[in-house]
Amino acid sequence: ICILALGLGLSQRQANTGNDFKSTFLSRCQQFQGSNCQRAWDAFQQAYVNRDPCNVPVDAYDPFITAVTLKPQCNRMMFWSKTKEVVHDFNEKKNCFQTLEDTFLGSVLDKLTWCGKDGSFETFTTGCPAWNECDNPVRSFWQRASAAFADAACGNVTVMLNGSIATPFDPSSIFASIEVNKLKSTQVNTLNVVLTNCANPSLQELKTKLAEGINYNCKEVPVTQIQECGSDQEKACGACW
Ligand code: N1C
Repeated sequence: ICILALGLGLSQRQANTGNDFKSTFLSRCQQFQGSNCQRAWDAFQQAYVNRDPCNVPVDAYDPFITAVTLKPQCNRMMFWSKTKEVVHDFNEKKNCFQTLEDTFLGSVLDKLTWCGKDGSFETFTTGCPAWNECDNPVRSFWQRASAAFADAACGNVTVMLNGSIATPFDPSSIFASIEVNKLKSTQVNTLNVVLTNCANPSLQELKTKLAEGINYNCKEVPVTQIQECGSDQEKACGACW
């Protein structure tokens, strides 16, 4: 009886965490667009439910990407790599840029973990594979969403890279392996890199990956300057760097 009760307790807990996940998804969705959230949920969860959590390909999210609209804000779009905190701290204080997390796609799933399981239609939020472990639902989602975001990029776009690591343009990052390759010269005019050290050798690699016709620009900006400007309400976006 004890084992049975424990078993029931566990499956109940997992069911609850799955429900919490769904309600988070739906409430974030409603805050953003208000309608069709059940349809968006259905399209989203079909990507990973009833599936081995280590075998969720990137294209499993195609129906979800098609079901939602991505509204790019030309000349304000920002990519980042290994700078999530600085970027979001700045963005929360100043409304200068649009990151993927500021779009519907990114905002509903930001900071969440989820996965499914073979033979079950539930969503689980614990016991899911780690980011680098296998073809897991979370990484595949960010890969697919990032591709859609970069596909839609237009005008002058910005990327904030991390100058305190050896390879700011890291080939294994989503920015280097997916986003850069998706930028189209028919839509994107210039890629503006913001970094503390524009002489970093890894940037040569970035330049060669950019489609012909897209201009490259790098601006050396100390992190303290980004932080200070974020806190300075008087300063206009264009006056930060
Ligand atoms: O691998 P990265 O950075 O280069 O990916 C960042 C790049 C951004 O430009 C975004 O457009 O890819 C997009 N993106 C997200 O929007 C996002 N939100 C949350 C990628 N990853 C995202 N996360 C989480 O950050 C994700 O769960 C993983 O843990 C990190 C990847 O960031 P990174 O290696 O610094």
